Amino acid sequence: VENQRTPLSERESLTENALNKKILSVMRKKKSNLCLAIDYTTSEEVLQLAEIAGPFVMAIKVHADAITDFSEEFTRKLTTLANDMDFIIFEDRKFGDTGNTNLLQLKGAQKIASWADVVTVHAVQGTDSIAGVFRQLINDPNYRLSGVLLIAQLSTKGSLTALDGYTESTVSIAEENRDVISGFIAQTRVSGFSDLLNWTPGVNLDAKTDSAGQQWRGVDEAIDVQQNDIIIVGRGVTSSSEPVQQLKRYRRIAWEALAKDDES
Ligand code: 5BU
Repeated sequence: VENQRTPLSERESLTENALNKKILSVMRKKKSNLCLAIDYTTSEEVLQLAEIAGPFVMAIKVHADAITDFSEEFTRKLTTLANDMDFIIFEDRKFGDTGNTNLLQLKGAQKIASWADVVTVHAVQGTDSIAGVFRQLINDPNYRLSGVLLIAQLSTKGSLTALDGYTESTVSIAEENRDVISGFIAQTRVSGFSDLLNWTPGVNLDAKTDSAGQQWRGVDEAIDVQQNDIIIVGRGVTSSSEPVQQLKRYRRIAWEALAKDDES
């Protein structure tokens, strides 16, 4: 397999994006390219697993609007855990509207920009509705938000991101706005710019599909073959009766696959 990745050690000094500098430093320090997706529906369950997972992950991804008792107390506790245990808080909101509405939603009921380090954004609404408004918040020290991941490819069966040209157009938006856009959600490596990180969902070592459209593949496929940087794992850990064992397992396999770049 042709290696398209620059070793992590070089990338940390190559990248100018402040969020990615932090992410790369956390990854190397913790030896982890594992992002845990905690899709539980109560604050207590999310916080409990976040505390257990903290040492093994470089990021924790949530869906705030799936947490039925979401509150400011929850985000206060989550940010304290993230600061203490050195992980990135990732809200997978998938913004996809006019720039003005995106901004209202970032500051709205859930105050996402105040507690999330990074959020997902669809490319479908076009550059002007993405770069400007997110740049405004990212450069404002009153907000924690420091980067955006553009959705270049979905993991789901039949996703329209596979239509001719969609992913390529998404990549252009990101490459032209690298101060704001710190990477992609994708299935395969989509850009030659080594400072743009490739985060990939759809990873599970024990199952292939969930009968609701999700498609899973293993870590070797995601990191070695498809050349992603960071794996996003949800139910592979969250549905297990032994989450710590699974966290160790995913972290070890994914890190060994990525760290090969630095040894070769
Ligand atoms: P899973 O339990 O490993 O399927 O969790 C995957 C998570 O990643 C879940 O929170 C999804 O919302 C999220 N996700 C995804 O699975 N596929 C995508 O293309 C995108 C997000 Br974008």
